[in-house]
Amino acid sequence: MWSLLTKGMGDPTHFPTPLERTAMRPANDALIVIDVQNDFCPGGALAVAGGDEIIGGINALMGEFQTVVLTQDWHPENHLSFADNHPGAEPFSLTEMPYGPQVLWPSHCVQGTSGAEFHPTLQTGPAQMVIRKGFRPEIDSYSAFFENDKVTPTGLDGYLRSRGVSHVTLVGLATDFCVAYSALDAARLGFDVRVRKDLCRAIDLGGSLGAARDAMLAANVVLE
Ligand code: VGL
Ligand code: ZN
Repeated sequence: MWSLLTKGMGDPTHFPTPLERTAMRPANDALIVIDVQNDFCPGGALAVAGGDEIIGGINALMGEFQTVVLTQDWHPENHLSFADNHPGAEPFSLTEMPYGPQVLWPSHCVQGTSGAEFHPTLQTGPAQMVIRKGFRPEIDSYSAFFENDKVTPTGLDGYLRSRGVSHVTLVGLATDFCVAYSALDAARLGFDVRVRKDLCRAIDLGGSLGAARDAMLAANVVLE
């Protein structure tokens, strides 16, 4: 018993475990890992340049958090955000949806396909929760909190609040779409929000990265 109590308290024979060496963040701070899926990494259907470069850093960061959530873009084949489902439309063109303008994407993250799987090097063990989004054919969902109509919830707000979370740190893909929309919604919901820019990569379509950065700064999101 005595030796258990003194472990890590100056006992020169005790070598600290990885957990003891890492400064754990308080229980009210959650890490949200956005869409680190094969289709958003090099070789995928909607590849984000350098998307796989951030995975080692994300895995390491998970060790500091007591709450880790992964999100997974999870579309049916007939999803209306896909250019393939709008005859004659080019990928990356814009259309109007009842909830506003919508980019038409190459088909990506189709439920049950390998493109929708998490990247094989992403550590998934530390996550207690996986939020799937974008599963309704008629509406896209960039944010981890709300679909693009800004009112249909994913349930993540309730999950985090019932676990006492008030602060969130966001990482993942893509900075200017799912990460930014999640950060803006989290700020609107009253969370303290930080985005680790070095652990995100962007699509940057028609100035979307600059616009996302401005919107996040205006919403008091800390970009670091
Ligand atoms: C995303 C476009 C379409 C993202 C998801 O994860 O940023 N972007 N679906
Ligand atoms: Zn998508």
